[in-house]
Amino acid sequence: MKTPAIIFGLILLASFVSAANVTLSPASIYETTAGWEALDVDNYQGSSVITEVSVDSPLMINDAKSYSGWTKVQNAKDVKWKDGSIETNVRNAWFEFRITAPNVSSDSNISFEVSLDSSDKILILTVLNDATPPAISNIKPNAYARANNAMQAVSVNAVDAETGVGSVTYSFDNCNNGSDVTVNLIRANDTYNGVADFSSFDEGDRACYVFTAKNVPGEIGSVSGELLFDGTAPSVSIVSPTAYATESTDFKFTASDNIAEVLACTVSLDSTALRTVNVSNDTQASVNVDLSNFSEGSHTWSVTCQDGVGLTATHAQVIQLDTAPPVVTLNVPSTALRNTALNVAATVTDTISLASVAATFDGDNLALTQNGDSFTATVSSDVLETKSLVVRAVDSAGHVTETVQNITFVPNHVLTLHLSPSSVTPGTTVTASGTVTADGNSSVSAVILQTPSGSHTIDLIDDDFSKTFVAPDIGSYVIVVEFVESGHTYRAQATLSVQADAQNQPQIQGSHGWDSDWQGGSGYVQPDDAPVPSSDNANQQTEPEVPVIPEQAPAYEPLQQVPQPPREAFVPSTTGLFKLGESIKWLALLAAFVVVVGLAAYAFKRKPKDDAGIDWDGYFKGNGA
Ligand SMILES: [Ca+2]
Ligand SMILES: [Ca+2]
Ligand SMILES: [Ca+2]
Ligand SMILES: [Ca+2]
Repeated sequence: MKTPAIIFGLILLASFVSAANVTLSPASIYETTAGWEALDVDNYQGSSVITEVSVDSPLMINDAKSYSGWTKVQNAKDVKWKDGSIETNVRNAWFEFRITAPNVSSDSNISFEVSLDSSDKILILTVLNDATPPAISNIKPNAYARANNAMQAVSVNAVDAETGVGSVTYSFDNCNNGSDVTVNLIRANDTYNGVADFSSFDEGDRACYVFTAKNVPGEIGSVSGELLFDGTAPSVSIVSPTAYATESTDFKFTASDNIAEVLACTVSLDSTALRTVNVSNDTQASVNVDLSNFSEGSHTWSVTCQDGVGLTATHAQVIQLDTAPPVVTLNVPSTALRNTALNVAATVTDTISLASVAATFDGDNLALTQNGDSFTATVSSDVLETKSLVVRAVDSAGHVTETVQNITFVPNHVLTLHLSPSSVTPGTTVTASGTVTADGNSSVSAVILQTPSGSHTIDLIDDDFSKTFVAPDIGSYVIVVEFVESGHTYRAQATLSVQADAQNQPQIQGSHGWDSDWQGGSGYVQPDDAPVPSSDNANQQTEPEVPVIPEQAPAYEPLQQVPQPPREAFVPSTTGLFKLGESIKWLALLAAFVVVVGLAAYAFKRKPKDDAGIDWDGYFKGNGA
């Protein structure tokens, strides 16, 4: 009775236990790699609560994880988690342990003995063989190397995705059974770097190299190659620009090398690298660069080209960077008299040379005369209207400045100013007078006269004006009269010369032997009572009057108080005759009489009795007809 009950119970228990399941995750691992394996227990709808999980491993167990509610007991090749519980509603309960896969020559299965409480199970882990060696790439240098370089950097990338890279080596020889030289490499991530001594390799020599990479299980891969040594730097020459550059400039140059098929060339402005381009050997390159961020003025552009072995050549060129259009300054009035030639001038400057400067006036081309930066022309108009002067300047970079000035042509009214006298002593009353001669109609009814005593508004009477003022201290004064009509200022001016009082000057003791009441060694000094030479030229607008001296003036001792003008300034004038003393007058009249009589006698003698058909030249030579 008892035995069948026990057997039934065991069968029942076995059926409950079999309801739980356990798997190994992951089910495979690459040889020589270490990894976590998980016992994945599924007790969902199981027959009982599981309280103990254990695994016996054929491999060393490096580590095992602990979990709350479980007691972990870990030994070299087994680990047990006990005193916990996996209820029957749990699908995935994980118990992890870490192992290192063995090195295998082919895919291999290893067995783990797992127990859930009293139920045992064998789980299989597949150890995968890694049949592929590391992948080698990005070998430097791989074709050319700099000759006689004791410090040649060498590098390679090596990766083994399955089992990792164990070691990488680099060695080279002279490709002619020379001894192998091995270079020590240092790992940086997937790159292995070293320094090779190629000091014994001259230009044209060759070296045979081999990179060898072994993965952790020991699979070996290698890449070999040949280096040709280059000892010749490339050459580079600048084509353009050689004078100036603009905001958008094409830098052109040629690059060549003894070996390299492609050179890496960098264009720089001053110390700023602008662009790097690859240039085929022996070709001209053109690199467009935006220079608008650089300042106007002098810069140095350069190009550096590098061959395949790192030898470089650089060429540099000073240029003017020109981003601004020409500066045009017009010297043109806004108003001008009609029927009068008007000189217009423009000053045109630029950082670089000018390509052209042209002008139009009233829509027609205007010829300009250039003198350095200055451009001049003459314009006029016979009609009263506003006309445009346009100056268009283009610099050699193509920047354009167009400057427009409107000129309003106004009536050619003539304003005159006359001073009487114009050369006086201090305190003398001077009369300033003049006339407005209108060109057509004029609205002017008064003029403004500026004298040493102030500014005066003087009404016109029948187009004339007149004003007296008192001469100030010694000096030279510019007297101005003007009026404004239609925005144009009409102006006339004359110079008033105020000189020392003659009575205060020492008498000149003339050495000429006759008396004179005229004093002064200078034409600018006149006696008090000297009649003022007056000019009927009403348009007296310019310079001091011509100095007046006596005809046949003798040499005088210079006056100490009065500056001497240059002798060349003395212009003989007959008006001086009337300033001489009586004896001088008589002498002069007598001399004049003698001259007149002499000329009359000569003319009488020369006059032919009958001039018909006479060759006068021949006559006086005695060859007359
Ligand atoms: Ca293997
Ligand atoms: Ca591999
Ligand atoms: Ca070269
Ligand atoms: Ca410019």
